[in-house]
Amino acid sequence: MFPRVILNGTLIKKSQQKKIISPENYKERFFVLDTKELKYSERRPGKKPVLKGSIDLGKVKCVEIVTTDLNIPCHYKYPFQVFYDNNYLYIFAPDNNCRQQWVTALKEETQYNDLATTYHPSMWMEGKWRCCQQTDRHTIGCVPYDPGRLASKKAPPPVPNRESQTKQDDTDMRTIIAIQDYTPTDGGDLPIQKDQTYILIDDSHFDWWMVQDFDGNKGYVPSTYVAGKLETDFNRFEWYNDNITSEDAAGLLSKDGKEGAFMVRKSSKAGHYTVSVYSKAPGAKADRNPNVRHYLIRQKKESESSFYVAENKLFRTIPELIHYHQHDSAGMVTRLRHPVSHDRRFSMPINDYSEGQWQLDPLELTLEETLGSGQFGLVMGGKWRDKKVAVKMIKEGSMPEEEFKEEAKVMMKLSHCKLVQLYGVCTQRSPMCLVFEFMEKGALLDYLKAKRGHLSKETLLGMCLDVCEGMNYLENSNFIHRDLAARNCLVSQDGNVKVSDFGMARFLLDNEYTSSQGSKFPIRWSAPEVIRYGKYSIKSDIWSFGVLVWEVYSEGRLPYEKRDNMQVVDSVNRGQRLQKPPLAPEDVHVLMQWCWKEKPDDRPIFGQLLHQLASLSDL
Ligand code: 4IP
Repeated sequence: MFPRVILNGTLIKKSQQKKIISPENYKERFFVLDTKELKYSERRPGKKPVLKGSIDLGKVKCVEIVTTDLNIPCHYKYPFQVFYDNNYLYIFAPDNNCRQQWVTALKEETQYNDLATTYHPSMWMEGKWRCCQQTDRHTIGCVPYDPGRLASKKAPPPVPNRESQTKQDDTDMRTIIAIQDYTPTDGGDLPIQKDQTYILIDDSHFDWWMVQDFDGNKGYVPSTYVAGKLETDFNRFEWYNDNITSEDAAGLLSKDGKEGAFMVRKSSKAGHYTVSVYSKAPGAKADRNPNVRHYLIRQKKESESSFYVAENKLFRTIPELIHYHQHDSAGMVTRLRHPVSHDRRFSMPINDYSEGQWQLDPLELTLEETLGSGQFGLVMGGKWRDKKVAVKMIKEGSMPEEEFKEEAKVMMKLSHCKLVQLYGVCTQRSPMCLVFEFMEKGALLDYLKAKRGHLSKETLLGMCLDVCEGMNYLENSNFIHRDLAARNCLVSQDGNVKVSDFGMARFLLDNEYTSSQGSKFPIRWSAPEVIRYGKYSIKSDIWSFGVLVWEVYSEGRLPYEKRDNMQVVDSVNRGQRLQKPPLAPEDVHVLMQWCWKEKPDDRPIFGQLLHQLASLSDL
């Protein structure tokens, strides 16, 4: 049987330097992942492609994104690694989505291999591992490798068959699906993975539900991270469009001409749903839009919850069905590749911004109460399309607006549950305003002060974990925050902390903020190299993160409270560091000190901190 092609596309690879004399170079290659191999070839216009290399998937021991503090010398900036035999193939994707697609597909194809237990989150470069500084290329990894992020090794997501589906019991009624990953912040919590199915044990508490995974492990998860199996409110799934006609769906799907662009929408048949999908292989000519197929999701009569589009594949839930068909066309014209949604948070295709997409219509925005004032001007509460939002009104002259508009397009691509989402920019009226996700409980700093004496150590650790998760995402997206501090994080209604204002410091025109001599410069959060040479990097963010952890465990006190800025610089230069706050466990203090190493290279990366913090929260 021929291997089935799963993914293909142009990526850049770094030479693997299998021999000591091999050159270091970066070459564009056309990669093909099929069920047997990962192959790459050279493509030259008008010539046949030349196969340059291939990796037998059976030999792959680890596939993971790469975090690096180095400048990436090629124009694709999103690296990932394939570790096989004793070689490391570093591949660079043009954007984070694309990287995620490859990593996910590769992980999935290799999940039953004899995998490594540890790996190196950063790269081997210039004779050492950038993550752990070790100089032996073949030394084992420095952090645990977690291959199970996609599917549990013990219990792979079953492709249900007809027999297993005919038995209905009330377990189905209690089956829920994770709509995002959850990393426990407390001993009693259960880690869950997006799109995986769990059993609901107890939903009597509003915020936290007790659930069980298929290995029998039980624990609490935030109720907002899961959706009921029989729930028909799919609004939080990026592929769902609540109110759209088949004609509008076809228009939206055809717009970018992307093979496999798809959505789920309500069918004209009451109580049913339809999957609409675009394919270049046209259907019946008589159709108004022959490139878009509409598949009604049917249910087996004898078994209430056996959903299917192709007869031989039955699923307990619609999200499970969609998840499966995202990986296998199984009777459809194509695999469901690109979810398309009305909602701009989801549908924004990378590298495809046009004015209309990030520009918000001022008529859809209403301003309400004043929330406070920030570095750029007033911050107001408001509504955008019925959604509560926070609106930053940009004071004239406080920001180079044209430059910012360009950056806003990049910032809108950054989307993570621990980052405050930028929805868009409204430039048609003055002052220009930026529209963000609304965070009910305000700034973390104020929250810490207000709750002083009432926050448990678990909550404090959870806050640090939240910020670390958000920063780990920024690190993986090669984005530097530059002003990480408790004042620049926000707290949601359910107590989640999210990182805000990332990258914004670059657009401040006020010298008092931007010059390290300025009275408003965040000296207390800045790494020595930032104060001395203005050298920002993810490692300077790490330093600031250490200070933020200190703020959390000091319940919102000012770092180096009794010293002025000059004295702070002096003491840091002399090697002095902030003292351990009384509430901080020794392990957390060790972690802070790691962040405050004089040499940026000696500091950890967020990926490592995340592992450490998560393991502390398991204790
Ligand atoms: C080659 O350099 C290419 O980069 C090869 O990549 C690479 O093979 C070789 O690494 C490297 O020496 P030159 O083009 O300058 O000769 P490609 O085959 O994609 O062109 P890998 O193994 O990385 O595919 P060594 O270590 O195999 O020599």
